[in-house]
Amino acid sequence: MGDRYRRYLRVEKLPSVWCPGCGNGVVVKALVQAIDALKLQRDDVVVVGGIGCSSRTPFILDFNTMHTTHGRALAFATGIKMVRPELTVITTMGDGDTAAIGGNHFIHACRRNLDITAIVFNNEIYGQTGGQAAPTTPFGKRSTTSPWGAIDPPFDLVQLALGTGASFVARATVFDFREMERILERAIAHKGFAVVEVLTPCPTYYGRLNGVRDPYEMVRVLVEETIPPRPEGTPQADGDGCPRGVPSDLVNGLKKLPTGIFRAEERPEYTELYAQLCAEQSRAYAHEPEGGLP
Ligand SMILES: Cc1ncc(C[n+]2csc(CCOP(=O)(O)OP(=O)(O)O)c2C)c(N)n1
Ligand code: SF4
Repeated sequence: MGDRYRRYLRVEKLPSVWCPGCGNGVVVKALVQAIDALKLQRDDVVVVGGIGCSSRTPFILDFNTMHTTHGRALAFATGIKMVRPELTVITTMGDGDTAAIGGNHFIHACRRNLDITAIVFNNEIYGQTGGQAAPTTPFGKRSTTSPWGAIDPPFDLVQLALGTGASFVARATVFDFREMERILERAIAHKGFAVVEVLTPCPTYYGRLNGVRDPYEMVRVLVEETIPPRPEGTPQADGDGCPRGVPSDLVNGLKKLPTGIFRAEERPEYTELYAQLCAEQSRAYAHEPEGGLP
């Protein structure tokens, strides 16, 4: 990372704990560049992680940061945003953190539309704890808890976010760095709940268990398995784009995941609605007639 971006890092904490070839550092670089492009002040940014390899992102970033509990990054982020709505709040979470233990927090955050950017580092496995299957592990793929291949159909996190009402939804890959940076910039600037799923390789567990040990090879597979961005708002499930890993994929191997921005809608933001409600109620009680409101 060039000198321009070093001021956003806690350099004394480097090198990070991440394995060589892990994609997490690439996401961090894009995030820092997006924040720099938006000219945000470091004191005005909060980055909240859950637990997991990717949730260690706040360790190396020199913003206001929190390392919280597994699956609860969005709960902490919600509290921060409610009391300090002027801050830019970003969560960095793994796919397990987001879709397994934190699944309930995720769907309700999507429907509420607080102005938070949720970056989901999807490596399709539990990295930190040793390669167990996640709700995103593709059908037939191996993990330490599915040594003969997963038989659970995986979540498509983009579809989940769209279905539960997030007002900004996108998918990027560590391969297409410029696009990831552009998407993160848009997501952070978006006034509302923004979900960015980033597909990122875990060569240590997912790769090793599934016959793709070489990080470079993992990125090549990522390119093969995804579709470059189409014009914004293009529906996702239009023939070639649908969740990876349903049994038929094993037969034809053709279905690919689309990338890009799938939704960017303006909707009332939660903290603003809340402030409005509080102001209305204060006014009503200030003029309360004797004997109480009718
Ligand atoms: C309540 C609780 N349950 C389980 C764990 C153990 N644990 C730590 S990280 C993790 C999963 C990490 O996977 P993911 O969220 O996908 O992140 P990654 O490490 O792949 O970035 C689990 C199960 C925990 N720390 N707390
Ligand atoms: S275990 Fe996987 S996700 Fe975790 S740091 Fe290593 S390569 Fe990255």
